[in-house]
Amino acid sequence: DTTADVDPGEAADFLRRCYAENPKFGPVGPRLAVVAAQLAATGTYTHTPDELAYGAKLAWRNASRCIGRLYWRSLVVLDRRRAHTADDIFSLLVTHLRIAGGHRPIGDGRIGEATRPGHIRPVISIFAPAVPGRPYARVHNEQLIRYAGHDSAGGVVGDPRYVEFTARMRAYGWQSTGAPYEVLPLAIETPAEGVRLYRLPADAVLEVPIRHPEYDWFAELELRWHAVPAIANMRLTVGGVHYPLAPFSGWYMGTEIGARNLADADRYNLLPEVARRLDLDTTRESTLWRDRALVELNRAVLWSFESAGVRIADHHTESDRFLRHLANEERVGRPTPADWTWIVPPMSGGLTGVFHRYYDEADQRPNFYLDEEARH
Ligand code: HEM
Ligand code: NRG
Repeated sequence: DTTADVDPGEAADFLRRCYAENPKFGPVGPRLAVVAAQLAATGTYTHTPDELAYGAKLAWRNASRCIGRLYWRSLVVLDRRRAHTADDIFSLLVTHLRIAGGHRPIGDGRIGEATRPGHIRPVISIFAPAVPGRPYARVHNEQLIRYAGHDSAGGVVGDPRYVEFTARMRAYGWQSTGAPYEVLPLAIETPAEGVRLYRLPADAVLEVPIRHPEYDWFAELELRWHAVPAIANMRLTVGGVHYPLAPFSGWYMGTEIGARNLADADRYNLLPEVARRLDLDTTRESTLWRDRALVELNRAVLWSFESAGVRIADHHTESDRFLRHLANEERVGRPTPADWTWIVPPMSGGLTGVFHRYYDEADQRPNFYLDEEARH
């Protein structure tokens, strides 16, 4: 339960691990005593900026569904615990997207290399923790950038996954154009202000038009996708403290867009159209027209991002990186929990190394949780 007192055992476990893995943090003993006193007096405790940053990295390292964990140490952690109004939260989310998309230097500019739109960096923004017995701020969107979907006579226009969310935004007064790739507003709810809607500025939303390296007609489909996947609806849990608003983002693996968002029958469902343009025989499944269209759609996604200078990775590369991550962790004696059903890419699974093995399935904290997954 997010609003209950912090579990002292979970707090101590986290602090011991945090300090053991970071000798420069100093001895954990005195810190354990301070935290025990804070817990006894208030039911919760406050992470130092270093503990918070390392806790977020551990949550990523423990995210068993994520194939992208090799770079867990390089996560940029933005400590936003002091922001409380919807306006402040919105402005910091815009900053998150600009930093994540490579438009802006991080903090005082000492960290990181030259900035360039498309140089995607993994970032998390951590807002105020849930305080026992008090309501907290949250964002209603599943991701910071997503496309609206509208029911119409000829079927859904836009992303069918967000038809219900889009209708809710319209009920709040959002004026939509009804275009197929229209970025949804952010719905930010704070205890003091209720729900407020905000439009993202264009420079915070890097997008890539999809073209094909060989088929010129591909551009006529007018497909596009946003460069930064930024999950906004997962709760970060560190040392027993819950951060209900802690949006994070990295870069895309191509199949997330080409084999799911644009391909799933209940999303943009583009395989029949791509197959028709390729002049494939769609009268029988055994021509493998779906598979052939899928490959061309995924080539188009990867080639378009690469040509636009926007960081993306193919599933073979991410699979190899994940296997390197497993080896690194094994070398230092740490288990790496992983969920095979999420790790294996949604196309050509057996061509990737991650397919051909089993994984530990432990639920290790810190971690990210969907709030529907109650009881955690
Ligand atoms: C899930 C790749 C960065 C945490 C996933 C998935 C992929 C992926 C392919 C499965 C998504 C799906 O099937 O819908 C990557 C890549 C990254 C990256 C290529 C590049 C850096 C991050 C970062 C975090 C993170 C920065 C957090 C700090 C997670 C979590 C999930 C996930 C919690 C599970 C989401 C859920 O349950 O819906 N990642 N990821 N990832 N990733 Fe990553
Ligand atoms: N499949 C989702 C995004 C899920 C997380 N994937 C990442 N995360 N790459 C989609 O939008 O298609 N990340 O933090 O980079």
